[in-house]
Amino acid sequence: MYLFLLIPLVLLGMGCREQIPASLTIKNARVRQNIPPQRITAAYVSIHNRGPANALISASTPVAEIAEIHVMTTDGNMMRMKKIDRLPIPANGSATLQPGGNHLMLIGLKRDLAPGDSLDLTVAFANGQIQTVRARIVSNPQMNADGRR
Ligand SMILES: [Cu+2]
Repeated sequence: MYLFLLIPLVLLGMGCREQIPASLTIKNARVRQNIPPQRITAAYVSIHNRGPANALISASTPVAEIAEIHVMTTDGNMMRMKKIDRLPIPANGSATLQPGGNHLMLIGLKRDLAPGDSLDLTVAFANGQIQTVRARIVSNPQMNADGRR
């Protein structure tokens, strides 16, 4: 009985090219509903790092053509979004993507996103860790600072 369980696990283990320590935890993934006919919206996650300094380097979802990492910058008294290639995550620290701040921009939505719905969001990090989380769709008034309803 135990042997049958162990063999597939061993085979799975050998299939891994390298062991990537899962030092990052993704929490509170959520996506702002789009306002049709807009084909663009923002996604937010909280990233907690129990390991050495790291960086978010890319994101994707089957629901959008492109997902970009955006930071907010001030240009005079105007807030502007700017695409970046990597968002640093300090050692034993965290990075919080939230409304009014850094976010993932989902561009080219393939369907409308309504509250109560959810989608798969994949995030990749500089240490090779790639993780897919389920992100819930939330309406605009529910997008408060910590993202809780
Ligand atoms: Cu943006």
